[in-house]
Amino acid sequence: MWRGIIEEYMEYMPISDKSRIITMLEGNTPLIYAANISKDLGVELYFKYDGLNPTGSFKDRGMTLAISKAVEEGAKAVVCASTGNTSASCAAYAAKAGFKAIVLIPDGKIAKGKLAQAVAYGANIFAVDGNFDAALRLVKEMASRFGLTIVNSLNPYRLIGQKSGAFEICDVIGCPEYVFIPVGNAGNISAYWMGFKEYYENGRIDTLPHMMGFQAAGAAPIVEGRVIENPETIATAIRIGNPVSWDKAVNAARESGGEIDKVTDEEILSAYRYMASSEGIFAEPASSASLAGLIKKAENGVIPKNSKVVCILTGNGLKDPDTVMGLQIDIKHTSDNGEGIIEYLEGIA
Ligand code: AN7
Repeated sequence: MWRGIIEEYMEYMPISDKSRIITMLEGNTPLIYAANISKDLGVELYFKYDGLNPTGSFKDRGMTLAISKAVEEGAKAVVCASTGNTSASCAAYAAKAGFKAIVLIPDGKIAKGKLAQAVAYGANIFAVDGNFDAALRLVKEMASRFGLTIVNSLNPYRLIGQKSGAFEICDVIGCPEYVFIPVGNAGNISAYWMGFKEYYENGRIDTLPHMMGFQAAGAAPIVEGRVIENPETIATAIRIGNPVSWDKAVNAARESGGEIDKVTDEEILSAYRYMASSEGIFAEPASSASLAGLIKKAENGVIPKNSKVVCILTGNGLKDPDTVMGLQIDIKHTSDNGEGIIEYLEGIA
C-alpha cells in the first residue's frame, strides 16, 4: 500500500521518526497520457494530475511534511495566507494533527470549494481586506508576534515535500524533456526543480527537464520584472503580485534552460475547456495555465516534435464551480414524457 510521500521517499526527507508523521497518503497521483492533445500538438504529453490529492491539490505534498515537522517541533498553532488551496490543505492536516489552524484569505477572492473546505475542516478563517500579498505580510507579522508556525511556502519543509512530484514522474516515465507548470508564489516550480536535480545527483535519471513556468498575464511579476501591486486574473489561485520564491524560480528556469512566461485569461480558459472536453480531465483554472503555456510554445515552434512533455495539474476543477458555470453553458430541457429530448435525439440520429 502507498504510504504517503514522506515514507515513500524517506531518504530524501528530513524526518527520521516515522511515528509522528501526519499523512493522508498524499501523492501517488496519476500520470495520465493525453492521447488526443498529444496528437493535436505533435508531442508526447502526460498530465500529472495532482488535483487527486486528499484535499484536491498539490499542496498536500508539502503540507504533510510542514505539519509533521510542526508536530516534531512542538508548535503552538499553524497559520497561513492563501489563495485557497494552501488554506484547505493546512486546515485538513492541522485537524488531523490536533493543531489550531488560522488561515487568512483575500476577502471574496478565493474559489468557493476551497473556502468550503476550510470551513469543513474547522479552520479559524479570517477574510483580509486586501490581496494575497497583503495577507501574507500580515501572517508574517502575527507569526513573529504570537509565536505561530507559518506553513506557507516560506516554510522550507513545504518545498521539500513538494519535490516528491518530480520523483513520481521519473519513477513512471523517466525524466521528461519539458515540464510545464503554473507559477503563483513560485514555490512549486522551485520544488520540482529541486526534485529533478536530487534524482539526477543520485543517478536515478540521467537527463534533466526544461522547466517552463507560466504566470497569468494580469499577475506576472516575474515576467515583467517588478512587483504587481494589484494582480488580477480569473485564475485566483495564482493571483499573486510578489512571489515568495521569485529568485528560486528564476534560477530553476535559467539552470534548466527553460523559461518563465505568461498566458492570458482567455488562453487559460480555452486550455481549461479543451483539457476537460478532449481528455476528460477537469483541472482548476490556475492549473490550466500549464497547458495554455504548452499550447503557446508548441504553436511558436519552440517545442521539438514528439518531445516528452509533462503538464502539472495542480488543483481539481471541482474546487471552483463558479468559473465553469460562468461559461456559456448549454443545458437543454425536456418534459418527463420526453418532449424536448426526443426532438434532440431525432436531430442527431
Ligand atoms: C491550483 O493556495 O499560493 O507557484 O495560497 O493553488 O507554488 O505558488 C496556491 C498556488 C498553482 C501556484 N496552482 O503554485 C495558495 C497558493 C494552484 C494553486 C499554484 C497555486 P506556486
